[in-house]
Amino acid sequence: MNYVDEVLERVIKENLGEPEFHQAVKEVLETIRPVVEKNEVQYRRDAMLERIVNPERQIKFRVSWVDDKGNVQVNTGYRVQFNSAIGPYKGGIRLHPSVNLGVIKFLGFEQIFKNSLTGLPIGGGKGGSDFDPKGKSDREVMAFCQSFMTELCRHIGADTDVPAGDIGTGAREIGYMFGQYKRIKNVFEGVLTGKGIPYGGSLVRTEATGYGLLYIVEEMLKCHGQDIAGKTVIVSGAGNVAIYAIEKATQLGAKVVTCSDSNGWVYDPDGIDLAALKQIKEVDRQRLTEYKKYRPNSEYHEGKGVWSIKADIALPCATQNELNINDAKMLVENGVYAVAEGANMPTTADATEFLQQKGVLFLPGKAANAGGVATSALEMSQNSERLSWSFEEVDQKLKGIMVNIYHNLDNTSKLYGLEGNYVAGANIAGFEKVAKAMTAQGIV
Ligand code: NDP
Ligand code: 2IT
Repeated sequence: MNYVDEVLERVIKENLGEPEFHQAVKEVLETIRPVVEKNEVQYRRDAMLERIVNPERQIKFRVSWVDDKGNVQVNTGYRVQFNSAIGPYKGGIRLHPSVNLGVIKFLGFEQIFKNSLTGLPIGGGKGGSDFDPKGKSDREVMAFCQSFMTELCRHIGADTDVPAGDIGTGAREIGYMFGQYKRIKNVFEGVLTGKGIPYGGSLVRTEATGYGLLYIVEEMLKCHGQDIAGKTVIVSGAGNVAIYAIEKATQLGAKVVTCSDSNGWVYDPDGIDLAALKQIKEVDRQRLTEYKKYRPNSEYHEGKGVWSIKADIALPCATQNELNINDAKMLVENGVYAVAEGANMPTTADATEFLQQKGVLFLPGKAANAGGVATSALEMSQNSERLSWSFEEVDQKLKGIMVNIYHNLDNTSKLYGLEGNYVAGANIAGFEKVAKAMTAQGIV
């Protein structure tokens, strides 16, 4: 059996009940075959693949807190410190009832290659909990975050592991976690990113993932002789990534006609009203059913459906496996030109393959949504030098990073005779840098 298949078989056997992790590993290993074949003797000798699919450390802990009724609640916390070959572990914290170890491992694994693609010195990690911030009072969220950080603080640090936001973790949660870290450790350091501006946060971090997504799409379209202005865009999600993807797409002259949350979706043929969306989601923490109050001509539908709307560009920005083969078929029937993943692994494996076969330009999440973590790394730089850069300076750096990522994928795919396969381009380019660093550092 060849080396990739041997390792894949082992990953499935040794990580039972973790389908998302299997899916992420399979996609990476399948697409890096040409690199593995070229270096097989050395990689086998060094157990390169066995090492890269095994987290350096995984931490699982109890998180107890008291709710507003005085009842004790117990959740599970995780931090997977996956790979530190090129820098301190870096990656978000997801707070969502669907979180389990397999989900955090899939996200941590993706993060290794994404962080490598940014060109910045950050390793891969991810954390989270099955805690659901939805419907909780601020005090309950604070109680959870403080308890979570009371354990996590002994495992992280500005030069060790730097968590950030993800689903369910935004500025409010990062603030509570930072406060507790500082209180226990008595150190004011850049241990988290996505911090508020008054206490060491970076301008543009809030917008970075969504803006970065549009910067890379813009560059890809430009290289294919297209302009984003005038295009119709469908977006899923209505959280941090979706909101700032909609904002930048609109600024660039596109019309975004959909968004969604876990209950339903909105179709607004006149273009999403961003101020209304921000009010509903960022200020009121409400459901999308509210949107119609601001825009009577829009439609609200329960369930799933954004991918049924005719558009030029589709941007899945909610969660994993939200765009399946049937959705992909609808997109192709409706003549979609490009799909770029704002979320992590939102497209199922068969849907990705189908879109690529049909000639749709497809940008994988580990490239397309890398702007968030890249700007987190810029926040780390600012914290280290105890300076704050202007909005324009960070935004320009973010744009430069996204443009570089596109050309890195494009060049790598061409180098391996896989022109236009940006999934392979991202995985190969991301992997090669980490593998070189691991080789240089010996068997650890
Ligand atoms: P938010 O929590 O801000 O928003 C998530 C959005 O997706 C919400 O609209 C939410 O709806 C919806 N959603 C979440 N889970 C589900 C689900 N199981 N089914 C349907 N809808 C769901 O998270 P972010 O915007 O930060 O994250 C979105 C995606 O982007 C994730 O995949 C994340 O890993 C990825 N990402 C985030 C980065 C960041 O900087 N924040 C960076 C790179 C990637 P509801 O509110 O109803 O749950
Ligand atoms: O998936 C991701 O890249 C993030 N949630 C952002 C991670 C970070 O450290 O900013």
